[in-house]
Amino acid sequence: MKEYIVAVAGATGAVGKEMIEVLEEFNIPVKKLVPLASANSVGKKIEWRGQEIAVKELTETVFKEEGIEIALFSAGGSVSAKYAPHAASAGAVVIDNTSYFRMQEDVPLVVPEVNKEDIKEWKKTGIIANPNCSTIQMVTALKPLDELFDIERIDIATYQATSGAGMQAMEELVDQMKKFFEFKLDGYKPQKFVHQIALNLIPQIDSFLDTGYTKEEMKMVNETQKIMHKNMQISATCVRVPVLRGHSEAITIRCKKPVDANAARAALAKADAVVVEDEPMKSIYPMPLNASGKNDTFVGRIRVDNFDPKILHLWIVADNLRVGAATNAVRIAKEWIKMQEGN
Ligand code: NAP
Ligand code: 3JN
Repeated sequence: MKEYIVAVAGATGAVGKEMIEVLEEFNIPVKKLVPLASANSVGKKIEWRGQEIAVKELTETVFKEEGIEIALFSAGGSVSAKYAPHAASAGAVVIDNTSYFRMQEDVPLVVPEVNKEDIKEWKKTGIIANPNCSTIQMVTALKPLDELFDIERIDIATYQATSGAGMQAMEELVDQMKKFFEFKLDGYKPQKFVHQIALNLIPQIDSFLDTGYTKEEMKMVNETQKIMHKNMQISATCVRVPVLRGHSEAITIRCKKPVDANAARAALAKADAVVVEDEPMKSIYPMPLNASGKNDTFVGRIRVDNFDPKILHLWIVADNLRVGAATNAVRIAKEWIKMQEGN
């Protein structure tokens, strides 16, 4: 099997580090790994297959110079906007983890468990977009339920971990917790979040639009419709919670057909990369601590609405840095490689 020269742009970040670990765990045929970050990180060491390799600077020319064939980007939207086209014109397939290209018509937006057939559209621009973390775990669980019951509306409340906002945001939570126990939290000025996150919930992720929804909430709406090729009604409330890793979602789906909790459990149990944890009498249900570091989406609390036989409620948890970012990007790379090999 051919081996590929792979770059990770944003290699020193929360998501980039996971990408490198997952590339190794998934045995992706990598001939050479090129970790890229800002000029500040040049020379920093990254662990790869038991060895240390030095970070290089992300530049417009590095993709051609290094002969990059697969470029995973996770260094922010403006960085992707500037450098991803250079990677694509140097011949690499770009798998971009930012929102910059997601809604562009010619760019496929892919969760392999849901719409891997869209990957073939990569040739139009050289770019494949990775959805937002909250979208990925939701569509992974909803795809089998849509096949079964034909979903027409989705209502969501998210409980998103601090790691969704990057490495410094995780540190902010830990630092605030320490200061709380040292009685030193008075007058503390948050940096990454608009309010104190320790011992608190913040019902704002990203900025607000005139409609009263946040950009994060609208990503869930628009991206889900694009991935599922279906204009179902969707409304979300996205909330930041004092958890380090693992996004949770309370989801209500209204369907065209009557729903059945056992049929839903059976379909989810058969779905790729989904694990059903649903024994409430034994207090078994998904939780972010248990999902941390895993590559599956966990689903539980599956139950039919008290009043409407076409409404199902469920609870979905996944590691946002893995399932919601790095693992999905690597799964796209894996499918893209299969496609190159003619499989
Ligand atoms: P992070 O921990 O803050 O890391 C940011 C990374 O980007 C670092 O490696 C940083 O390098 C690099 N970087 C920043 N500016 C750069 C520049 N001008 N040139 C080159 N490299 C630069 O953030 P993160 O949590 O890993 O997230 C990174 C991005 O991934 C986010 O901005 C977002 O677009 C995307 N993301 C997507 C999801 C999703 O839902 N799929 C989830 C989280 C994040 P230095 O260390 O050298 O500064
Ligand atoms: O806050 C979260 O839990 C998820 C955040 C994702 C994120 C953070 C900064 C910029 C994104 C994203 O993936 O949508 C972006 C962005 O690329 O717009």
